[in-house]
Amino acid sequence: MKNRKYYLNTIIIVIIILAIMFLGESYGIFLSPKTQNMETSEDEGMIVVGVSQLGYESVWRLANTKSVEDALSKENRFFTIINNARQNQENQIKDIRDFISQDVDYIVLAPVTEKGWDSVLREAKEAGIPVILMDREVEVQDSSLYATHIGSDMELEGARAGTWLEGELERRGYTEEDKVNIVILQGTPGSSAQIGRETGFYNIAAKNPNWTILEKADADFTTAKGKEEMARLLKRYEKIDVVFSENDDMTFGAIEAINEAERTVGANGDIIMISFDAGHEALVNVYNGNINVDVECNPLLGNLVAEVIKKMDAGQQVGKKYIIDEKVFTKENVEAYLSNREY
Ligand code: GZL
Repeated sequence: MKNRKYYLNTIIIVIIILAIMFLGESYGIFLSPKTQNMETSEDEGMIVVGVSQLGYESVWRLANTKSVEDALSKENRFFTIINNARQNQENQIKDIRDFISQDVDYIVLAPVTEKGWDSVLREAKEAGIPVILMDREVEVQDSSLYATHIGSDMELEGARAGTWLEGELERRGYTEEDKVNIVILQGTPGSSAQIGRETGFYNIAAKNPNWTILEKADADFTTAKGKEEMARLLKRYEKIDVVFSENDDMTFGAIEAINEAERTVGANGDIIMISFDAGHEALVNVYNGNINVDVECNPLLGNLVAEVIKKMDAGQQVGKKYIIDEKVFTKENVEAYLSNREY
């Protein structure tokens, strides 16, 4: 009698389990988080990408984010989640862990700074999710922790600025005896843009012993801090000949501070303005003579990111690095680029 009761209970339990599994499958109760994120059946077969964007600190960053949204679109067979980390590495590490738990197909990371990524990138690798670095780079022990880097050669950008300055000083009749006082408005310390641009510029400065870098001021790529730090530097140093500003947003703030201090900038000014990014508003300032030179850093990386992901998804080999072409803008060549600037 006891046995019969035992068998009856077992059969009832098995029937309940089967019923739950059937209902679960048909109502998506057990589907992976990724599938639950898919809104309609048409999403089936799309490439699911988690993007950890570092912030919205600059015109450059907004253009970069838009290029990703435009390229990794549903029309282009992508289901894309873009998180904004507000320039905080902890937020980006959380983004990556969220994407792993959602079982995305690929992760795109625009890393705010170069260090501190080894362990979380190892978690992505162990989860079998390729990581594509966009814009800035990471410094990791094991380069297999990311699939590829798509961005700019920041050291070349810095060297281009230094080479231009050599030419400009010669054009202004400076000799090797003339002292040149330089201040640097730095972008986020430890970011590839800050490290690369300064490395490239310093390599040129080392060949010009009459150049003195008075101070590097962290202005975090923003206009507000660019203005604040430039005002402080103007009070501290009587003679500043050159401002090396690591992005246009800080340059705009610096120009405001210089004008408020009743000093002059640019082509006919007493302070030479060197800037980076070359967004449309900055190029207008080059054309108007407020910025002497603007070294381009192209934010339109979305199409290249989409192209590389599709190649990976098709099982094709991809390169470890993709560097986008960039220009140097001065009053002499800028006019031709003003009307059709994409950012
Ligand atoms: C450069 C990018 C920098 C831009 C800034 O690749 O990381 O970050 O130069 C932006 O404008 O904030």
